[in-house]
Amino acid sequence: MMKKIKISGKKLVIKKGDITEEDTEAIVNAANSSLMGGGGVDGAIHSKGGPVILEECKKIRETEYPEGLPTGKAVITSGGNLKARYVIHTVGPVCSSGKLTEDKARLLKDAYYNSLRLASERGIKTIAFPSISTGAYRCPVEESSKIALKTAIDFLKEDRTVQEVRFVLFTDYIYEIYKKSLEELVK
Ligand code: AR6
Repeated sequence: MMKKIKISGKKLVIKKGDITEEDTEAIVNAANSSLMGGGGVDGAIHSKGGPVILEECKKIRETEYPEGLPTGKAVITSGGNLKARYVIHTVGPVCSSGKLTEDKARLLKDAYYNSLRLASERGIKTIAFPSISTGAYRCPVEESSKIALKTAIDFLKEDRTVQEVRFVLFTDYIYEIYKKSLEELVK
């Protein structure tokens, strides 16, 4: 299950899969503010990437974010044992009522945008995202997918460094929603 489109000569891909297997230069982690690991995609990335990732996250906490990484911001570590050379850690909003309010939508967009900008600043050409905030943080997939895809499309139109953005979706259900959202956005 995969769909590719071109945006200003660059690639936007949606596919079903496990992001810890991706061979993009960077993969993005849907972390929490502590940066100390957790469940879901965060747990999978730390367990496959090994202890180097957590060590670097601890240093980032000590030196840059003693109170934790604010929602919508992004930081970068190496990828440890992963195929990806880097992991970009970002924190999406918590949709406690299951609703994506205007504030939460903006924070979700920030999480994608700041991850993309950090990648570009570091000269990273290929990056893979999971569907941030749509697991434990309970944001609705349909609206969240539109924010994710729109932010990536707008970014690819402007940026000169990033050549490929992949969305790696864990279930058929989420993949199908992203596919529908992408068709609506680029029709
Ligand atoms: N590859 C790709 N996507 C995955 C994988 C994987 N290996 N595993 C899960 N997903 P979640 P959140 C999907 O809960 O909602 C953690 O405990 C999953 O199906 O991982 O942003 C953190 O530490 C879902 O669509 O992240 C935070 O405390 C998506 O990834 C909190 O969860 C995001 O689900 C963050 O919650």
